[in-house]
Amino acid sequence: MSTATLDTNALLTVPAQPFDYSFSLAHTALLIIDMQRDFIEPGGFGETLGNDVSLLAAIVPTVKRVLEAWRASGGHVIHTREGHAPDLSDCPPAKRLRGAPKLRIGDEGPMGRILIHGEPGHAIIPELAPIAGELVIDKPGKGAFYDTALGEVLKTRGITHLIVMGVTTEVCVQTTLREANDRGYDCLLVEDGTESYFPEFKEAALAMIRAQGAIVGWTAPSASLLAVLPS
Ligand code: TIU
Repeated sequence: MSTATLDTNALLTVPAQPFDYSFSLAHTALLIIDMQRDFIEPGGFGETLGNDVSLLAAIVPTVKRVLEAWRASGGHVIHTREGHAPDLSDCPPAKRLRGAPKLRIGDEGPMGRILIHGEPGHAIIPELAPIAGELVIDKPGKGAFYDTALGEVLKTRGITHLIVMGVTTEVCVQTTLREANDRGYDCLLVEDGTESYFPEFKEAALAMIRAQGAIVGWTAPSASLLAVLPS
C-alpha cells in the first residue's frame, strides 16, 4: 500500500492478552527501551552485574524486524538510553554503590566508562541505531518518564498509545510501563521484543502486566503486531 493514501488515524487492532489492543499510527509511538551495548554486549553494565548478556542479544533480530516494519508504516519512533553525565551529577550514590559489581557506573571498562553518556557502551547497538527523525531520550533512572522530557514530547505529538520493546523486561521496561500507565497511556508490550537476564522474571512481568484486565497493559507476540501494520 502507498503511504500517500494511508489514513494514519485508522484504528488497527492487534489480538493481544488479555483482550484486543487497538491503536492508530498517528497517536502511537514505538518505544524502544535501552537496547544499548552496555546491556547487550559483553563487558558492559549488564555483565558487570553478573549477568549472562547472550540472553538479551537473542531478541535483536525480532526488535529489528518490528522497528523496520514500523518505520515503513511511518509511525513515531522513540528510543531510550539509560546513562549518566560524566561527572555523575545525575547518578544517585545509592544507585552507584548498590551491590558488589565488578565495575561500578562511571568506572572504565572495555567499552569505555560504564553507563556514561557518549561512551561506546552507552550507545544503542548498531543494528537498532536511531535514524533521522527518531527521538532519543536519555534517562538517569529505570523509568523513561523520571527526570526526562518524555511526557512533554508525547503530549506535543498527541500520542496516547505506546508499543514497547527493549530490555530488561522487569526493570526498565516494566518501570516505564507502570509510569506510562499511571499517566494514562495505553501500552502494548511485544512479548518476543523484550528480554530479561532472568527468564522467570520475564514471564512473571508479562503475566502481572496483563493480569486483572490489563491492569498495567497488554502483551502480544511480534507476529500479531506485524500482521496488522499497513506496510
Ligand atoms: N539490571 C537490569 O536488569 N536492568 C537495568 O539495570 N536497566 C535496564 O533494564 N535498562
